[in-house]
Amino acid sequence: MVLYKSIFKRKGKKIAVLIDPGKLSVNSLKKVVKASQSGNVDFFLAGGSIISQNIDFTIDVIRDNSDLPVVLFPGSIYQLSEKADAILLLSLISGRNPDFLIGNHVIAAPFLKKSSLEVISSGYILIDGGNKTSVEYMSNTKPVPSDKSDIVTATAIAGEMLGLSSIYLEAGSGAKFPVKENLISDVKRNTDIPLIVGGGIRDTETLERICRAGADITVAGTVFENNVELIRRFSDIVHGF
Ligand code: 1GP
Repeated sequence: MVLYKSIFKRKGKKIAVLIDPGKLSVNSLKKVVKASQSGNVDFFLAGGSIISQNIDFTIDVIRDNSDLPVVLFPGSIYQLSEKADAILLLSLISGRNPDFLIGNHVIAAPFLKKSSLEVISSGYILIDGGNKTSVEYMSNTKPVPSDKSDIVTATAIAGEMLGLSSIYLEAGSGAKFPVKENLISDVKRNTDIPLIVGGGIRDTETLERICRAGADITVAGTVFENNVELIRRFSDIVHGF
């Protein structure tokens, strides 16, 4: 399995906290960051669909309150920053929108090449989570229906064959339902690259099921916005595997 220095500092499963600069006030951002630091999470994913706060500013606030790695999770090329440690270079392989498959990557490539950011490519697979999410709307792509494990798995295999170095199963931030366990286990059985799962994880039982099904890295954000105490509980569960 490929190991990335920014996020695989220790063995075992990982948990990332999503910091969406478009959603959090500076005060809530500080609270989430401090709770993540003391809660022993592995890294932050920073980015989102819209911009109401500059990404450099967001990373400055994170750095002032934590020494955890910051990985960019850009919804667009406007969310690039040399202040981060790494970037999850997402190719939206469940969609058929060329801009999100390769177009934006071409625009960003020279900048990324010159920067000191660690580039972690990821096959981003959007799966129907029961409601229309921002990713679906903003990317103008359709999610894979949640009962089509064969399509999700084939997409993940194709992503690995194309050389992408991780797979991200995404139900979308605020999804009604998280990614189903059978999809996670089918993808895990058929690929050999790190598997990231996120979207709609709101409780510890769901988190446990997702880890047990085979997620190497779980991502959550929305649930912590009004409940930072949950960060440590989530982190303990993931690290207990
Ligand atoms: C990251 O989109 C997720 O994959 C985060 O989703 O905000 O629903 O936790 P939530």
